[in-house]
Parts: sequence; structure tokens; C-alpha cells
Amino acid sequence: MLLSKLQQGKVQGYKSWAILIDPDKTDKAACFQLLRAIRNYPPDFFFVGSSLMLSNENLQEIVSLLKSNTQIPVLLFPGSYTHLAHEADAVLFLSLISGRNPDYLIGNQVLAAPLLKKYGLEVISTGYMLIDGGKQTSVSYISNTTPIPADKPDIAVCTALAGQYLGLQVLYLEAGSGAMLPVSPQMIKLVSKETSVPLIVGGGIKNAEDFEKALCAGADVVVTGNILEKNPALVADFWTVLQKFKSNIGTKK
Ligand code: 1GP
Repeated sequence: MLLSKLQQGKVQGYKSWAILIDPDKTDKAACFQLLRAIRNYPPDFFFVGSSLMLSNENLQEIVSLLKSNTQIPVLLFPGSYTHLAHEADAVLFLSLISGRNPDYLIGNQVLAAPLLKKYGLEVISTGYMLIDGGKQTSVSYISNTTPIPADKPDIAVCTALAGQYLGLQVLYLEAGSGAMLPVSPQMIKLVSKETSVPLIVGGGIKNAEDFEKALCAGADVVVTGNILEKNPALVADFWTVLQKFKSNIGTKK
């Protein structure tokens, strides 16, 4: 089960890397190019999702392609209840707890529930928190929610704790795809210190330095998306940073 893998990682200080594939920006050829790039530098997870999802068919094809060509677990990262694919391994069942839009707190989840039951996907309940990354992002626009200000880590901590107390199994700090600024190490550090569930961080990670800072600050999983669409060769840099952390397993972060 992927949740246990994430929880074990949290306890043992085992860091992970997820590559986000956005079906709206990727086709099969680009996917194969990415798969070639990661042959020697594999991530721990693939996340597949988008805020919009222009073609559900493309989502199904990409999940299918990943499942038939790699052993890397595929987690859905849906923008709405229609963004599901039965061939995936699990779904990050997101509740947008930084916002106050009932559709994204519980509405989409109610509509998705019967399909998830039918598909038998592993469901990982996730407290999804948008953090201001310096510009309006698709998630914030589409969900019609206001991100938590980047300089208010106390609000992030209270929101994260509330999510944990509500029973959400993982937390996700999101600056938004293509954010100008990633979530600050200070905010990651505080949220990680005050909560005890696995912490995923993504949005605006542009290089190995940003990646390393997020891991050092306490992220258990760091997500990279946009930057690899532009430059797949960067996988080597992210993978190399991650190995430093993997060699410290058990020594805590
Ligand atoms: C996943 O939205 C992020 O959390 C991915 O963001 O595309 O900016 O890496 P980037």
C-alpha cells in the first residue's frame, strides 16, 4: 500500500521524489521521452493530474502508458471528480483545506466516491493547501479560493493541524504549477515540525537547489512538474540530490 510507504518514509526520514505529469501538456511522445530520461534516474512516484483536463482520453492513455512501461507507482492528482483512471495505483483524494469553497472541500469528493469504490483504487485522503507562489495559479483560479499568504506560516500550521485532526492521512503544500516562488523552507519546516503525517511539497521547484531546500526543511515528498516538461535532462540533478537523503535513512531529517 502506498500510504504505508509514505508513512514509513515519514518515520524513517526516507525522502521521496514525485514527477507530476500534466495530461494537458503532455502527449505520448513526450511521455516516452521522459521515460528515457528517467531510465537511470527513476523517481519514487508519478503523479498524474491537471486543474483543467482538456481530454480525459489523454489522461487514460498516459496512465496506461506509464503502467505498461514502468514499475513506478502512479498516483492520480485530480482537479475534479471526473479526473479518474482505473489503471492507476492510488488517488490522492484531495480536500482543498486552505480554501472555503465547499465544492473542493467535499463536493467533488462525494461525486468521485462511487467511481473510486468501483475502481478499487487505493484512496489516500490528502489535506491540500494552496500557498501563494507569487502569481495567480490555475488551481486558485479554477477552485475560486485564495491561497495562504507565503509569509503567514502560522496560518499554514493551523490549517495543516486541522487537516490532521480531521483524519486526513497526508498533507500537501502547493505553490501551484509554474509558481514564481516555491513554498518557503521556513513554512515547510514549521508545518513539518508541528504535524506528524507525511508532507508533500510542490509547485515552482525549478532546480536542484530548490529541491534540496524543500527536503532539508522537512518535506517527505517533493514534486517536480513544469521544469521537466521544459528540460527532462534535469532528472539527473534531482535524483542525485535525493541519493544524499536516501543514504541517511534512519538518521532522521
Ligand atoms: C505539484 O503543482 C506542482 O505540486 C507542480 O508544480 O509544475 O511548478 O513543478 P510545477
